[in-house]
Amino acid sequence: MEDCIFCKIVKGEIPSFKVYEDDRVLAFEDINPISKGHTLIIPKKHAENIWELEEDDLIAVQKASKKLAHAIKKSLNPDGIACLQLNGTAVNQVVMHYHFHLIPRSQGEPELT
Ligand code: DGP
Repeated sequence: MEDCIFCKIVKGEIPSFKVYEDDRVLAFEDINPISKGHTLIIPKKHAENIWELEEDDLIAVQKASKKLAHAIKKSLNPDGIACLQLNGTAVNQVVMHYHFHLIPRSQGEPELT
């Protein structure tokens, strides 16, 4: 997808702070983090949402989320991690390339909105 921001990040045309990569997925810090360590995991192959996403890419994203959740727990020791994934403008998906948020949270922080 030529004008997809996340495809450009995959191709290295837009800079990002990468935290994990394998043959199917890329993970990088969210440009507008809700909390320290807010991470996005994306399939390298463009898919707009859960309906378009190939099952093998879904599995790869989920496996990466488990690895990264452990890494975040070890490095930042949050009390919890919110896993968030939006599909469609009706639920506020802004970037139309499937992505899975990992949002570390600690007791006493304001509610996610
Ligand atoms: P949403 O589609 O609502 O799940 O949120 C999209 C997220 O993508 C939002 O938290 C900000 C992030 N984002 C948008 N553009 C960029 C970018 O160019 N670089 C990075 N690292 N994150 C981005």
